Amino acid sequence: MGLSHSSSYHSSHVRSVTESGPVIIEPYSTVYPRLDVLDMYNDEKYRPQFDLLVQSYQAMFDRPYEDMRSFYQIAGIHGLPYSAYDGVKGDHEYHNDTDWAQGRWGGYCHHGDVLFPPWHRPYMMLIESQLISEAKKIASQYPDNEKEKYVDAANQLRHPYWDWADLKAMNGVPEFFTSLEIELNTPKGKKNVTNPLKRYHLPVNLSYPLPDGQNPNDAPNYTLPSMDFNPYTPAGYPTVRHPNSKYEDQDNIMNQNFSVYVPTVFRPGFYQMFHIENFLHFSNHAVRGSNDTEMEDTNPGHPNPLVFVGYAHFASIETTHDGFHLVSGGLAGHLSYPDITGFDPLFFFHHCNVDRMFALWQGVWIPESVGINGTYTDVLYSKVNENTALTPFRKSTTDFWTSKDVRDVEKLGYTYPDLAKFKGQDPKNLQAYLLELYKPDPHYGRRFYVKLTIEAGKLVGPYSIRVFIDLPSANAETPVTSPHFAGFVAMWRNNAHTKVNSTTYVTGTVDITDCMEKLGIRMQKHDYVQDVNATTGEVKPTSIFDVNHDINIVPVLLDGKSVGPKDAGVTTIEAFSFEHDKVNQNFLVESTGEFYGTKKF
Ligand SMILES: [Cu+2]
Repeated sequence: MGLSHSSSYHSSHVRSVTESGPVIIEPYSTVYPRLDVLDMYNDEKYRPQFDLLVQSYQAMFDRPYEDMRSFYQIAGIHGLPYSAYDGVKGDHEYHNDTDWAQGRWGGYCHHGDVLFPPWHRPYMMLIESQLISEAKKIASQYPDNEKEKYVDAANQLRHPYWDWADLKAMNGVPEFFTSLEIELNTPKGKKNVTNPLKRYHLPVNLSYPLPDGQNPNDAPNYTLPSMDFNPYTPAGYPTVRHPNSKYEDQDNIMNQNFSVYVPTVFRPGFYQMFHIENFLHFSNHAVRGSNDTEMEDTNPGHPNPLVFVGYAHFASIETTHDGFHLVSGGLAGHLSYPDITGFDPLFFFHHCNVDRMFALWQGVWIPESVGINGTYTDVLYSKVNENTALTPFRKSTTDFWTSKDVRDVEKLGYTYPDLAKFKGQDPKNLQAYLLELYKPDPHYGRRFYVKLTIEAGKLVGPYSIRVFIDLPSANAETPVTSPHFAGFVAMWRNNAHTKVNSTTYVTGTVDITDCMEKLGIRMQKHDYVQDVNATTGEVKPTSIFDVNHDINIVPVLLDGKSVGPKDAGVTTIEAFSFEHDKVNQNFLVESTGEFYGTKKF
């Protein structure tokens, strides 16, 4: 990539600790559910909460951006501007000039390790608690005849989630996230106000070194950035989703993406995930080692990376979550880039859903592991476990929240409607409910999957790896609406670990069952009985599946350009299947289940 990342970016000077003291996240005294945002919007009894939530987002946008409780500062914890939040530097503060080249991640967010799900939990609580405090202030301003209703709503307010794997998400992102204005009942009556759920305007320049011609100021000839750069957002410019050359959102493209990816990637991803019991497999997208087994100590001086057994066949919560980021952000959309994703308000509705999935998942808890990417406070390959400080989230002036602390969401003061419904019951009942909720089309007794193993860092992401069936000519121009398109694996990483002498793999799966059905393809050899139409006696045109020939892998960069599978890090694809509703836990162990072949690149 040949890019020097050592230049400083524009905004490193903006962090400062406010006079109001450190930001401490406290559990709420009463438990209320985090609602489905569609219920909050559509159900009259929750609508006051929605009115307050939206106004509270605006209020956080309006706080001085130097304030640690402002939207800017909180959104900036995740990635850029790679500077200390609230003075939290850890024992190994990140320095851009030396650490970037090592491939260390400069935000606080954990990705690619077991702390991916728990780290985002106090993060959600931080923004949520700030919104609640704004909501309480706003509620007290309503006229007397409405005040009580709004004060109650503020007390019950928890951050809602958007379930983007629900069938309703096939229609795209709900309009209240995409309209420029929104009608609310405010303390001054019903009003159309600027909609803060659509976008956030950056108060400072935010970028990596700016490449020529990729400046939103150049609109209408804005050049979408190449893959090597995070998009540059000058002060005063908003976050965008699937922008065009005028730096305008293309919601139609985004929504069309959802119609394709909800059934092919998101639902199968969650369906798979709720079969998993092992936290390593459930929690994150990364696996280390050349053959999914024990690694030698490649980084002397740091804890030895632990034994990673195979990641089995199923998608982790992070893999499916990664897909959402690319589908909603598109090329040059903020959601697509880990460094700047937190600035799009949709991020928090998405991560609330991820937190919900984490709360609903009933497997075993966090084992000790390794943080392969490092963070703003942790060096590469730090040992991580349930007692690791989830920086920069303070639970007191001296202590940080840990994963152990945040395990039980009710103790934090919230729950989710479906979690509450199954409270006290056998966890198997909840699992059965979830498998039903996210079940892919149940018409087919057997599900077929393609599993991809991808070497991370081969290519600077984000990019996607599309899977087509029986279309050897498939390329980057082949539309994802083609009947041959089965799904994709998202590579949501942006730093190549060029200097680190070890390899990290990402595994992802694509459910190809629906696609095979559409194309009339069967994997079972000589399946004559099923190939004959029982009524007409007509022999259906079926073909025998050949993994080597019939699975076509097309990596596509966000700018629409294609690279070969090998250049994108794809090392192996495998096809396998299992019977619907009869998933044996043994299947989840590597080398079980029905295999149909392997192709190596
Ligand atoms: Cu995320």
